[in-house]
Amino acid sequence: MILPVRHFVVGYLLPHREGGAAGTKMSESYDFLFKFLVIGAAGTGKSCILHQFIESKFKQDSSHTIGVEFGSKVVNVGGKSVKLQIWDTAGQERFRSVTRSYYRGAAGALLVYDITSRETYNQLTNWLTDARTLASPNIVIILCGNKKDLDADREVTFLEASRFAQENEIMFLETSALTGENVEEAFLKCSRSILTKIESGELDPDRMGSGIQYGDASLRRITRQPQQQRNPHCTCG
Ligand SMILES: Nc1nc2c(ncn2[C@@H]2O[C@H](COP(=O)(O)OP(=O)(O)O)[C@@H](O)[C@H]2O)c(=O)[nH]1
Ligand SMILES: [Mg+2]
Repeated sequence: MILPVRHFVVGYLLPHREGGAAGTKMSESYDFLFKFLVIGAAGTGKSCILHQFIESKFKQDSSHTIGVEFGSKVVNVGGKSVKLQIWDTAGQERFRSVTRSYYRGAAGALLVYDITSRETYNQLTNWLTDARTLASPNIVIILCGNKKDLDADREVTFLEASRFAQENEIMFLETSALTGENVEEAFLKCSRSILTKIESGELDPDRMGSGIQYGDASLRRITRQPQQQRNPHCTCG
C-alpha cells in the first residue's frame, strides 16, 4: 500500500562549502525558505530527481507518484542557508490536471524533459507557459535534460536545448537522477539565481505569493539591523 503523502526532511547546514550533500545534521535554522516545483512530462524522471536530491540515491522502484510528493532540504548557497521546499507533480501530469494551487507561490522550478524522448521536449513550451501564468511571471526556472546517462539513446542535442533555454530566458543543465550528476547543481543554480534577484531588489520576498519566506536566522539579523544602521551623524538618540 502506497501512502498518499510522502515527506522527506533532511536538514544540513554547511558554513564553509556550498551545497548540502555532506555535513552534520542539525536543528533547522535558515535564512530563507524557497518553494520549488518539479514540472515536466510524465516519465522524465522528476520523482527520481527529487529522491536523488533528498536521499542522495537513485529511486529503484519506479511506481508512479500517487498523492502528494514533497521534500525539503536545507542547503548552503553563497553563505546563506536556504530551506528548499520542493513539490513534485504527483502523477497529475499524466492527466494534464496539474492544478493552479500546486503552482501558486513558487519561487523556482525545475522543468524536466528526457533527452531520449523528443516527445517530452516538444511539451516544454506548454509547461513553461503554465509555470509563468499559474505560478508567477517572475518564477526562476532551470531546464533539466534528464537521463544524461543514456547518451546512446539521445533524441535531443545539448545545443538544441541550450538554444531553447536561451530564447526563453531560463537556465539549462543536463542531469542524471541515476548517477546523480548535476542534480544538486540544478537546485543550487536555481537557488543562487533567486538569491541574486532578492539582493538586487528584482524579487521582493514580502510580495504575496513570492514563494520566498524569511527563516529564523535572517529574522534575527533583521531585528538587529536598526541599531547597526543608525546614522552616526544624528544626535537624536
Ligand atoms: N537511465 C535513467 N533512468 C531514469 C533517470 N531518471 C529516471 N529514470 C527512470 O525513468 C522512469 C520514470 O521516472 P520517474 O521519476 O517516475 O518519472 P516522473 O514520472 O517524471 O516522476 C523510471 O523508470 C526511472 O527509473 C535517469 O536519470 N537515468
Ligand atoms: Mg513522478
